[in-house]
Amino acid sequence: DKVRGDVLFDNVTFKYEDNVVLQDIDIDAPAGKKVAIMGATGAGKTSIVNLICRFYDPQKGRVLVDNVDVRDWDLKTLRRSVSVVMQETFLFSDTIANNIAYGKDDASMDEIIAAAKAACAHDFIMEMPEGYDTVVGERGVGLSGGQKQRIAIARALLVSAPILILDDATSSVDMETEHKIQQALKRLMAGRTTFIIAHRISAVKDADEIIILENGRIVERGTHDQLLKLRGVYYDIFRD
Ligand code: DUT
Ligand code: MG
Repeated sequence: DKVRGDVLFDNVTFKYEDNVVLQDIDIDAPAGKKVAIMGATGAGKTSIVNLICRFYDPQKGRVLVDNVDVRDWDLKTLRRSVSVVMQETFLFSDTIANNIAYGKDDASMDEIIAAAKAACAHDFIMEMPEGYDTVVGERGVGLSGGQKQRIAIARALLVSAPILILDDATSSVDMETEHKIQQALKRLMAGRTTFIIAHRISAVKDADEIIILENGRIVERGTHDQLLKLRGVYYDIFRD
């Protein structure tokens, strides 16, 4: 009963109270496919990925994982099958090592350090007062948004969930660090169904399908080359 990671959105409409946020969304992501989602703030990007983990349920249509409605999944199994690097990373009041190993408690120190190196986090961790034993989070040392994101990427590198969600995973890091992390992200994405939410063309151009959302509707979809030929919204982002 291993989860393959096929994800299908079948005519999904979703609202928060009276606010319609997603309308008639169809996405077919068989296991291993890379889907990128772009769109202005408030377009509904995070709402799409929230439905996969069942943080919310749609009012119309269905979200399927491995051809089974997510409502029929055991919630624990479902959430264990999805690895998320969120827009706002949550860190526990615990050591950096434990924060990275969250989701894989049996990770060895070697594995933790390898993941941190791949996520470009090792250097700043070593500069902290107690290195990997430094307590962060609410009752510990504060980290910048970009540092938190790299901890989250290291965390995701350690677990091998078949579905991966990168929601603005590098929005708080500078271009140079993002460039360095790209390699780790590519390794992270290999073989997994991936949803990449990003604002930069560089982060989405290799995706199998790029989806442009506007006010909760899909207005363009295709590969980088197809969307450039369309000379629509994506083309305009590309030219800026
Ligand atoms: N919204 C709510 N309640 C919530 C979360 C969002 O009403 O708890 C609204 C705000 C927005 C719409 O839903 O009008 C879509 O939000 P979402 O977070 O999906 O937008 P986004 O595309 O992820 O925006 P951003 O780029 O700012 O992350
Ligand atoms: Mg969002």
